[in-house]
Amino acid sequence: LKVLEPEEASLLPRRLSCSAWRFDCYPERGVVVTKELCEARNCCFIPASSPASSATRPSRRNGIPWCFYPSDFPSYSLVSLNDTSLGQKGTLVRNVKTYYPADILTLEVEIRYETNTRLRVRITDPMNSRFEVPISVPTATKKAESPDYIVEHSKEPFGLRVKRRTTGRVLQILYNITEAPLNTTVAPLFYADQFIQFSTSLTSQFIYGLGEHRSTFLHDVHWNTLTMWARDVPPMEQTNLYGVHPFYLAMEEGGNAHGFFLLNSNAMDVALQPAPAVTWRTIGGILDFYIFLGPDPGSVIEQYAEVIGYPAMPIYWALGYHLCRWGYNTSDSTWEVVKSMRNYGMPQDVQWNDIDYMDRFMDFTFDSTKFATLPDLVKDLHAHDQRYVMILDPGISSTQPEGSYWPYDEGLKRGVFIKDNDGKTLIGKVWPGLTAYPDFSDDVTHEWWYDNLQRFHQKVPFDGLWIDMNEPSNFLDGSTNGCPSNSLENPPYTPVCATAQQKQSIHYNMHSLYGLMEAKASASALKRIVAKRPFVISRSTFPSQGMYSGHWLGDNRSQWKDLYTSIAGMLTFNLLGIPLVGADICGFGEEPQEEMCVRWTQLGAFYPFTRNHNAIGTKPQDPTAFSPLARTAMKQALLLRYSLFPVLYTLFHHAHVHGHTVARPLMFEFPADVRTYGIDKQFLWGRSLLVTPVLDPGVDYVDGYFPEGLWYDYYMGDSVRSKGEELRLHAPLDKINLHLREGSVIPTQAPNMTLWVSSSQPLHLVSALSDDGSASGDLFWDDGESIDTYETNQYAYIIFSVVQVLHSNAEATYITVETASFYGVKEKPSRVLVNSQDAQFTYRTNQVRSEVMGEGTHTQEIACC
Ligand SMILES: *[C@@H]1O[C@H](CO)[C@@H](O)[C@H](O)[C@H]1NC(C)=O
Ligand SMILES: *[C@@H]1O[C@H](CO)[C@@H](O)[C@H](O)[C@H]1NC(C)=O
Ligand SMILES: *[C@@H]1O[C@H](CO)[C@@H](O)[C@H](O)[C@H]1NC(C)=O
Ligand SMILES: *[C@@H]1O[C@H](CO)[C@@H](O)[C@H](O)[C@H]1NC(C)=O
Ligand SMILES: CC(=O)N[C@H]1CO[C@H](CO)[C@@H](O)[C@@H]1O
Repeated sequence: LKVLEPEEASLLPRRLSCSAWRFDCYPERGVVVTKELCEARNCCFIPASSPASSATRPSRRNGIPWCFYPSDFPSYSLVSLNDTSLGQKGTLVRNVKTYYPADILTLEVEIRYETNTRLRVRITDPMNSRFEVPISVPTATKKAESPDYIVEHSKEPFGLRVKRRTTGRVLQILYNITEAPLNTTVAPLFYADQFIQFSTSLTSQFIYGLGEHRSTFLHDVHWNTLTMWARDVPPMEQTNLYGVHPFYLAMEEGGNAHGFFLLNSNAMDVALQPAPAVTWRTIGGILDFYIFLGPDPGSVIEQYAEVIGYPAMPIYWALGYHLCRWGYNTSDSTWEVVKSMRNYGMPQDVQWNDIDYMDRFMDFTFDSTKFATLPDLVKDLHAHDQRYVMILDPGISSTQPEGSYWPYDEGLKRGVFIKDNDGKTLIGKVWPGLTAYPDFSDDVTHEWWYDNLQRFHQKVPFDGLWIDMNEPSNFLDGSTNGCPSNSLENPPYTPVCATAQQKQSIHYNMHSLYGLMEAKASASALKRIVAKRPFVISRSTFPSQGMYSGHWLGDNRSQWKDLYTSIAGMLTFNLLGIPLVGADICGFGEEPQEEMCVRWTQLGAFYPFTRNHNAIGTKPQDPTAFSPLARTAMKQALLLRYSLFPVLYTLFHHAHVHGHTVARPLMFEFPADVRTYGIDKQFLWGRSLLVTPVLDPGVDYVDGYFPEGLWYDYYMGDSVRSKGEELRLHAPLDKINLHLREGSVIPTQAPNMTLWVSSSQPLHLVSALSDDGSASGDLFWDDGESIDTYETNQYAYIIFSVVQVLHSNAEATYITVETASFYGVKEKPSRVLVNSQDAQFTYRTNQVRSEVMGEGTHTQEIACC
């Protein structure tokens, strides 16, 4: 549990500390800021003496700034404001230039009341069009009629203030508004060609999202700068990683929540400070942001999903167990592992290959000696209802003799590669050596990508795609020729020259969109090839990615700490609209101890995307590589996941249709309970299944927080009534603690070695009764793989409900209920009736288990007690 430290508590909202309200006037890295440098910017220079300074937090990149804006630092003024059909439009003017080149002195601000819970603000250059992120967002046509928010503005200097109508709570303040309840200095607005900056106050220190960074689920607001620029580095603290998601969720007092999304893809810093406040600093594009009013955290995410796009409904086997490693070396050794998994009766839906399968690491090839039997392996997988997924890197080898490598020759012919500043193909270096980078912002490239996949699919009928290295990564700095020296070529890190030319814009603007666009091309190609829901997992991601792919959390290590942080990563990506997410089970780098791998497999069984993956040169870490004891525990965890497939599949349906989270933070269900706000060692599946994994070595217990209410042990049905407290749970090596929240019904199935087999089993319903004897749950069911079954009405949706008389109702066309359990039945009933007929049942303390044996096509009623 994250308990507020006294230092944090003293900085809770409204208790102002002067230093907390300093806004950094000198954010440039690697500069020792002196009084002279600072005053040259007309800023205040006052060394900080607070104990929270960088001296006591040496790991912080930024401490309390010594150089900060004075309250009268010049900003923009609002010189006109007119009503429009969507809200208002105004003109902003700056009279005094800043110390950054190319200030844009006249701006246009547009305030759009898009829906009752969604406000959008755009600040643009009315004279010159600037780069805008090419993702499609909904267009509003008329002003929201009764918005949940009130927007106020100040003219001189220009500022905006957004309040929640019901509470009057200030959500956002853009620049200093003299009459604001926080009459303190919030920084000036900057809008120069390559430097846009604005600051807002925050309603609390409870901020989530802002991926992709390795951190706790709850962000630390103590001078914590998060950089956004897609980057290929192993997950470590204080650095930008593979994906970019300028979105945060913020809690307000009383359990309300709102969201903030800056639609901008340029390299940026998001600086959090304990006031609490945030500064957004981006080096291009426009200011275009959304505020989502919730009012609860789940609704905020739904409203965000409505803008960026709903996550795709995964193909059923995407939710099975995936096994991978780098360093199988041959198709036969890959096959051996698959066979060994089958021998041990270990569930496995998908086998993967890393770059080993390729001929000299070149895309769309396979090694004809070491992987000669790859096509046979894939055939064998299919014969066992299993699937095959292999890796693809975006870099296309540029050094093969002409006529020997179709992807490059054809790509050149069609002009699909990113060009350098002079219009020549830009060459970098990734896996195969020197490579060209496909420009996925061009439809021509999508067609070429499809053709390549289609040709390869004829040789190796793969089922899904793993797209890696798509930040895009480059082992060289910029290109073989370096980068030109000019004002664009100075971002925080240079993977591909910023001046490189892509169809939609220069790489400077497009860089962090690479993974998104590659995923889009890959998903649409796969859909054409297999005519089913495409399965794509991507390393680099951007908002709206969930429509095309899932994500794995990158190259983590086999350490207990990585096991723990994977929960925060998983929860964060569920907030970001990419629910199909998981970390490499047992860790990618290094070798796991057996105990850790067991614990990781138990937790991994509850990642929405569950894959074991391992680095080259390390010992095997698939479940069959361990002792019988460990193997059995892992098998049990995976079978448990398979038995819960109907629950997981239904949750993905709600993600797809409503934008719900699948793996869910406790605070989403208990927003009024502040003690849930920092929890990232436990999580829920949906609203009712609480997962409490062991994250430490050498223990046979785990402490978990139980929000107020009645909770049932999933396995035994024993109940605990919590007042909102931490409980110690027994957790021997072969057990992951699972609890059902009162009032829920969940459908389960007898598990088997593939989801194809287990998903055809009859249902077993588990009901966890509330005090009043009621419970409910649901099931979404379809053929598991056809495209758009919901959209075309090819599905069943069933609601199970238990009312006071214990009456369970299930109706479906091709799914039957075989047994039902009821947790929380206080006395042994005299009879149990199914469809008015006496039925067999057993009773043990608190629970009834009854045989149903009904016909699936008829309404089933179970009456007892
Ligand atoms: C608002 O209206 C005034 C008067 O018609 C006009 O001069 C001004 O340009 C308008 N401003 C905007 C931003 O449209
Ligand atoms: C708020 O404004 C008042 C009046 O201008 C001033 O006296 C007071 O010091 C300000 N408080 C803070 C915290 O800046
Ligand atoms: C695969 O090759 C790598 C590098 O040559 C080697 O370290 C590893 O042990 C090999 N793995 C197997 C399973 O033979
Ligand atoms: C899978 O189903 C078969 C046939 O019903 C059964 O014999 C087998 O035990 C099941 N496997 C597992 C792992 O439960
Ligand atoms: C297991 C683990 O350490 N997961 C981390 C891996 O890296 C991602 C970022 O890519 C973090 O979000 C995870 O927490």
